[in-house]
Amino acid sequence: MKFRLILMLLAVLCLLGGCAAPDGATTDEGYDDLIVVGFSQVGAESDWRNANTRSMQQALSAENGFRLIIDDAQQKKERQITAIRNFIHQGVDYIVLAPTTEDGWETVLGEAKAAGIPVIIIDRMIDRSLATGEPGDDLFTCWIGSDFTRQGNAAVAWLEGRFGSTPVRIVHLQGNYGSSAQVGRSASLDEGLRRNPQWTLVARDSGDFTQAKGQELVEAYLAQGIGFDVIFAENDNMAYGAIDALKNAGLTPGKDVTIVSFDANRKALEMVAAGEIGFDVECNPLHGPRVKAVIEQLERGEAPLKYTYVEESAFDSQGLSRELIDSRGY
Ligand code: GYE
Repeated sequence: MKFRLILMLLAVLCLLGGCAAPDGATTDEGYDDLIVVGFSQVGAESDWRNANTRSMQQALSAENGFRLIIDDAQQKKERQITAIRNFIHQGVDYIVLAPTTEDGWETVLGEAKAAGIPVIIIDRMIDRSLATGEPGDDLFTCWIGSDFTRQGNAAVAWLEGRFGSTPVRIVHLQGNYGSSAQVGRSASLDEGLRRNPQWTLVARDSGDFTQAKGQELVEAYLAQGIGFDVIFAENDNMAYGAIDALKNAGLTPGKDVTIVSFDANRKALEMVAAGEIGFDVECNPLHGPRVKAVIEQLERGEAPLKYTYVEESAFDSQGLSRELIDSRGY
């Protein structure tokens, strides 16, 4: 009897020990010495996004000392909020957020802050008014991403160089409304339209950064008889869809219609080399190693830079070599 009681006590102690493993995972799963990271990802809407997810998986691997939990929000903010709440309940060590849109993060990031979990934001930003940059006064530890307005300005400057004072009719395929990538790139085109009165905006809609919607929109414009000389596609996947729509209608991309795009995925660079895309502005998705470096800094008790803008370039067919295309990791 006494022996059975001792055994039972031992079993209970074992269980308790397991539950109290430092990273919130149980010992019998073997996670106790890994850093647990909950990553709320926007979705899988584009090649850029998939490259971004892969980069995170590769950098935050078990071999590197991490346990990465990814939640795919399918481009829905409500799902991201639920995912973050789950991460808080699970007691993860860090939360990484790639926010779909900029607004609506105050409450849930306040909850993460109250739970003492550092939040690293990647890619797009949250509402600037929440990002005051004052230590202790904001809801995230740091941000790593791109300067989307600078990207947009590069595309506009290229169009200005290409067309000079010639009148052009522009179709604008936008990303999902309210995302920093859409807000920044669209702001640049708006500014370009103000500066160049000979430019006319003939159609503008959101294709949500997907190939299917990019194709649908351009098919609809063609069916409505809208004439255009330029497509300003806010990412490569929408440009791919637009190119398919043009070809199906017997038009030649690069000849009948000039296309500018963003991301500069490997496939898109091939299209730049082939003359189908006129200009492609690079957007670097490889944030995994950057996030890893930030977490390692935080683990050592150091303060990472609040904002890190990644360095990016842009390509037309002249600036492209075979070597560069072949060395592209995404
Ligand atoms: O350009 C697009 C993706 O936020 C930078 O989102 C990212 C954008 C990227 O779906 O392809």
